[in-house]
Amino acid sequence: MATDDLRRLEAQALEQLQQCSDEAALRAWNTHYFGDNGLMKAAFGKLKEIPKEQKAAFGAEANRVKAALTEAYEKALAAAKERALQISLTTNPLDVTLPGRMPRRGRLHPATQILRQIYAIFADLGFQIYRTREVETDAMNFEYLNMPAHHPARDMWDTFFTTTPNVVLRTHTSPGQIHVMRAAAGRPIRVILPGMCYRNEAISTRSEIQFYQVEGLVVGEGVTMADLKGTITAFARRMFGPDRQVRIRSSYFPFTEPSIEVDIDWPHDDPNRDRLTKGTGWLEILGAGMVHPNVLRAGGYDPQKVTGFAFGMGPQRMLMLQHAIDDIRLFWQNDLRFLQQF
Ligand code: FA5
Repeated sequence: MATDDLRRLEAQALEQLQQCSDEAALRAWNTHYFGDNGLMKAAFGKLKEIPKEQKAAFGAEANRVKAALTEAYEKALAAAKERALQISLTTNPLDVTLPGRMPRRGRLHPATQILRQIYAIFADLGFQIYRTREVETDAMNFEYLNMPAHHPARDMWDTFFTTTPNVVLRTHTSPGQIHVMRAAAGRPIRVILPGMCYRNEAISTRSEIQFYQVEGLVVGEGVTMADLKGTITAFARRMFGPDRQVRIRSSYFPFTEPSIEVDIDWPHDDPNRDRLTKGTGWLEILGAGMVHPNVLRAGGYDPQKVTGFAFGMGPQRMLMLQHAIDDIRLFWQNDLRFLQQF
């Protein structure tokens, strides 16, 4: 190789450079000439084969060609970048005077909203909130609630059993009563226990297999049925307003004696009233009663000294009553057309 070859290489490189139309082509050109296996590197490699007297001239020429090509490349690269910018500005013009797009605001799920409403009312009535587990032992869900093994009342709750013997998904929040009593260790109690419950029952417009309950428990000296009635009616007035009717019926639960159930009348102007209330005009929102002496004992309280009342309510049923919602399944379907209305 001689200095002539270097000049030919230079001419050829410059010509190819001119044909590069964009940044990617320029970078490929650069690799072709200046990469590790590039032609310029190869040219410098030839230096050791050049006769001694020509070495200096060859070396100087190689350095000149390298500098010239590098300069030409950098100029071409800057020009290509500028061209690309101009193209993007003219083909995709940005109008900075356009109004911005508002991000869509999220909101609380209706089930969370109704729970918070319930918490606020009971907080005003002096109740504390206490949470207990969703996976329970058979003993907590049934036995300590006055339902020994094989008690027929266990059939009131279609239970999801786990693969671990004697461990179930809680069918109601009532086992929380035992947890609270044991934690309070003899002191007076006034709490609500919100949480998810699970039942293996037929899904319908009013019943889901997974639903919220809010349990209430008050234990102390001289607590009576009149306190229960007063608490429930005060709550219902706050929740549904003074015009809605509250109906209290006698009922049966193994863990309360006496037991009651409470219904609210469905909005009269709703065309679905008959269908959703099975023709009665009422929807049940809770079960309640005076805590059974056996349950007080299981919680470590002496039924000779204290009495108590308890209730278990369905918040989703209450939201249905407030807004004449015709299907409880809407809660967990995640249909934005439903959720956005709250
Ligand atoms: C109970 O679960 C009792 N533990 C309530 C109780 C507590 C009684 C304390 C006495 C003392 P029940 O199965 O009726 O009772 O359910 C209570 C409320 O939960 C119902 O009134 C209803 O509002 C709601 N509920 C029950 N099952 C479902 C379901 N499948 N889907 C939605 N809500 C339900």
